[in-house]
Amino acid sequence: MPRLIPTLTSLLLASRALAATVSVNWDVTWVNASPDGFERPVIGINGAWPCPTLEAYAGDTIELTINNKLGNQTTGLHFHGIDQILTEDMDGPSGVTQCPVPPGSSITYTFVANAPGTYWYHSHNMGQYPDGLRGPLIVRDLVDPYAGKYDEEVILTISDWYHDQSLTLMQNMLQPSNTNFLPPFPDGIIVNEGRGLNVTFAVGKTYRFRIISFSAFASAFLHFDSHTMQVIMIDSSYITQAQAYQLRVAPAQRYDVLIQGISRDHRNYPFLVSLDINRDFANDPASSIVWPHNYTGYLVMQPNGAYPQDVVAKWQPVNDASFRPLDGIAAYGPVTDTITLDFAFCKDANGYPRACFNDKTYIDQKVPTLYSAATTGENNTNPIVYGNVNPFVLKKGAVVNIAINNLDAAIHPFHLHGHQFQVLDRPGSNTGTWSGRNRTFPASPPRRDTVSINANSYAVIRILVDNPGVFLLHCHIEWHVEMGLTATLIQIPDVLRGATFPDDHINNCKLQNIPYAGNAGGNTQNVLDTSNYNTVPATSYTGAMYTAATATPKARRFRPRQIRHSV
Ligand SMILES: *[C@@H]1O[C@H](CO)[C@@H](O)[C@H](O)[C@H]1NC(C)=O
Ligand SMILES: *[C@@H]1O[C@H](CO)[C@@H](O)[C@H](O)[C@H]1NC(C)=O
Ligand SMILES: *[C@@H]1O[C@H](CO)[C@@H](O)[C@H](O)[C@H]1NC(C)=O
Ligand SMILES: *[C@@H]1O[C@H](CO)[C@@H](O)[C@H](O)[C@H]1NC(C)=O
Ligand SMILES: *[C@@H]1O[C@H](CO)[C@@H](O)[C@H](O)[C@H]1NC(C)=O
Ligand SMILES: [Cu+2]
Repeated sequence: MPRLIPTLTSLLLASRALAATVSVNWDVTWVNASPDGFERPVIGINGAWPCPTLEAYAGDTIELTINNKLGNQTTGLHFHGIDQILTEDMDGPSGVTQCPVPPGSSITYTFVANAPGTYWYHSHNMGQYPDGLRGPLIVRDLVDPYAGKYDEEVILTISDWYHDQSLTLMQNMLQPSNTNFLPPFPDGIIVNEGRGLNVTFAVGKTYRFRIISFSAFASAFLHFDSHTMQVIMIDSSYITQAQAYQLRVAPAQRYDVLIQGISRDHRNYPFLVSLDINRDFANDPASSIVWPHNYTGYLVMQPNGAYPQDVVAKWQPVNDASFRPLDGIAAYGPVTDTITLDFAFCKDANGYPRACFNDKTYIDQKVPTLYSAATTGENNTNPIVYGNVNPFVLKKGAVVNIAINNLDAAIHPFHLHGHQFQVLDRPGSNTGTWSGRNRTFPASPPRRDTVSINANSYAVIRILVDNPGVFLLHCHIEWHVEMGLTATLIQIPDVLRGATFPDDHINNCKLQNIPYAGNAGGNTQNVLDTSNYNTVPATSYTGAMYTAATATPKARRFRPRQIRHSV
């Protein structure tokens, strides 16, 4: 993709209508694929896999319809990193901002690609994305501050890969016998969904790599032989250019880096992508489980030359908490709220392995949380109406410190929907929990949407609440999501009160007899009545599996009032 030279950029800006609409209509289908040589059913788009790259310019409206043609599973899509400004019903997680889309039905997501960056879309429905339903979402910048500094773009996606389907993996994991809370371990690594990557490299030319992790579990180390990476963006936030010799890319994270072809030797340069098989950069019992975890690709300068291996003696990735945002935005303040979340594994009442924040695991409720926010009147500021989803209600303009204490001996990547949050502090392993001291808060902290929190350590992130919606905060290890490692931020509920939702969204609830009004238990009369809530996770895990038995359509009388936002 040739870059836009600045003069052309200005021309384009002048001639282009302010914003365009990118309309896409996709069938979600099963397809067989063998990205690592092992054939298995995966979830693709329009009968093909890998799933396509979605592209837009910042400011464009994306209007994406998916038709569920899976036959035996529900589905849905989330647009990871997109803020969903005033489109809180387009965020995508099932049971949160929508009902899952049953087979034979459709859903349309309409939202503005509000900021440029490297994003990705993926199913946010019952552990489904490791089965393949994910792809890059590139939002281009007509006024790219790094325009002119690179000549070409390359997308590099990294993922762990499983031969079994998610449902099977989850059913095996969620058993009382799994007393060590072990997630399923992958069968291998795939780059660009198994297509791999060699880049034709020219001396002196600079390439912008958009690196995306689609992993369900494993983080990946990345190193380019003899070439220094110049990091310009983390997740979807520009930073002041910073060099890196190695990266550690956690599940769901993105790094945009510039690499210039060196002229020292005209040869082929390997790059190594290696899944982090250690829980904490150190040898420990989990590392004795060996699976193929290295991928070598090449910067090709001499097609007929030799293709050497890249050897990395020790992984010492750059500290992403040390980066600085390019716009220099200061730490938000003054702080109005502090949320402290202690994460540890835990067991539910039936002895099943779960993951908890403050001793509470996230339990799916009967009514999607956003629909409860819209239909519980003045009580929507009361966390009780949302049930056991670890709800936190936040007012407009709140500046919130969220301290996440990782009491586990492994690194976990935490993601917050709807925000590029500030990372104020993210110390090394074994630092213990946050003491409440503002240890080394930088004046201008880096922003991103997924932060790796070290073992037995913590992170302090900060948000400014300026967008109404129901946004999840969760570990992006997909298996831990299914263990309940999720909290829910209910932002500016007074604006959500009385909101209505598109017919196609509500229709997906109706088709499955899922209530879409009232408190978490579907009580529309007494919204403080918790008697119908889900309080214990189901003992038989059915994932996204769809059984027609739940599909008897039944007309429901309730209709929310026809008011949308007043902001
Ligand atoms: C990259 O080049 C190496 C060495 O020739 C080759 O083994 C590999 O299959 C190539 N990968 C791709 C994606 O073309
Ligand atoms: C993967 O790469 C690392 C770093 O070079 C190396 O130490 C390790 O032996 C490699 N593993 C395999 C299975 O090739
Ligand atoms: C940390 O900073 C916040 C916001 O600037 C402030 O409200 C709080 O009092 C500080 N805490 C300590 C212990 O200094
Ligand atoms: C909250 O709900 C209860 C039970 O339905 C109701 O009695 C009460 O009036 C509601 N409170 C507000 C502030 O709307
Ligand atoms: C759904 O269909 C796919 C494709 O035929 C199949 O591989 C998979 O096992 C089915 N899943 C369930 C839960 O029945
Ligand atoms: Cu985790």
